[in-house]
Amino acid sequence: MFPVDLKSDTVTKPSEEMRKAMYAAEVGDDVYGEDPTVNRLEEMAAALTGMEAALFLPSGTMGNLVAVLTHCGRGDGAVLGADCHILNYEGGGLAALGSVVPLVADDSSGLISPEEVRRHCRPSNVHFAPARLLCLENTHNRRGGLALSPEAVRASAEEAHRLGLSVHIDGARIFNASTAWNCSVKKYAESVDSLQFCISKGLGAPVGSLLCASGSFIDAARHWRKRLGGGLRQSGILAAAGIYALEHNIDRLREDHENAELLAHLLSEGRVIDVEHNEKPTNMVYCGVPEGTCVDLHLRCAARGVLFNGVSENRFRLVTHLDVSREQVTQAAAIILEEAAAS
Ligand code: TLP
Repeated sequence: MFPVDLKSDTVTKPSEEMRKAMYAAEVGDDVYGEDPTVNRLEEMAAALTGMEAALFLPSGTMGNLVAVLTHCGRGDGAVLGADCHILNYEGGGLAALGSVVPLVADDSSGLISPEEVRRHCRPSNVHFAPARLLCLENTHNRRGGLALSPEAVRASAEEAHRLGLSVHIDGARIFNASTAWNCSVKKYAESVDSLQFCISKGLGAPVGSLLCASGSFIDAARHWRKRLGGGLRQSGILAAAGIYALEHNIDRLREDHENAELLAHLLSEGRVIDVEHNEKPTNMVYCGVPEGTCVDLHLRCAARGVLFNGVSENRFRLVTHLDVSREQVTQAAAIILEEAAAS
């Protein structure tokens, strides 16, 4: 039963069946384009998103970075949400490696609205870094795992296109979004130019992301992947896990959402923790506690086998995934409430 690891859906471990698929993978040298398993995974990703082509990368961070570097040149501006993952948790890669200027927009609703996109597209003028790219995040991690609707994404993307920008979605958890809205991932992909999704989150593969876009974009992205050292050789061993994940683990994301809903419900009933409301929740629960008590609560729960991450002095995050059962979620809620009441 314990430990119950609610730190992230990145902690999922490959199942026995997934490991068997990895063991059996037919491989070749992917830098030559000769790994049949990688090629198959890339074709599957392109088909699932309805995009022309896809590129297998070692991580979501590299997927986003390669996308930004492919869309933008030195001194170009990328409109990014203040709370987005690219800006907060990717080591400033876009500035360090691409000299891309972050144009920081309000994404407190989870979306960068069409008005906000407009605000950051200033007229052509030597004083301004020209905005070239809009990046959206779906689901939005720091906004509680909120799933944006295809219509909301389309509205901002259309405005960006009208203003001459390209649009990228950091869809690390896009299958959680499509599950929450009961739509296909194509609905998101059809209004943007590139979309990155992770197989190493709730889908349960150990490593990897897929960047999906047009054929010519992916050709250029492949060049950037190589420059960044992300051209792997017999990576079919890893791609096999991705194929298994796409074939077996998409439909079950619903269970993770139900478990997160149960967790939120149980925690709010206890009335000692402020469970954040989210209009379209997925597999995350963000909670508030009195200022300065987060670390203590985190340590006390960890000592009893309930693991989670604090995001600030008074806010923490719980993430459900395929290695956490309904019973474990129920037990975890009871322990968190006991410890919160005692602190
Ligand atoms: N997010 C991780 C941490 O880095 C915070 C997590 O535990 O949630 N985009 C989004 C929206 C993400 O949440 C993450 C990972 C990434 C990109 C990066 O993916 P990886 O970890 O594969 O580089």
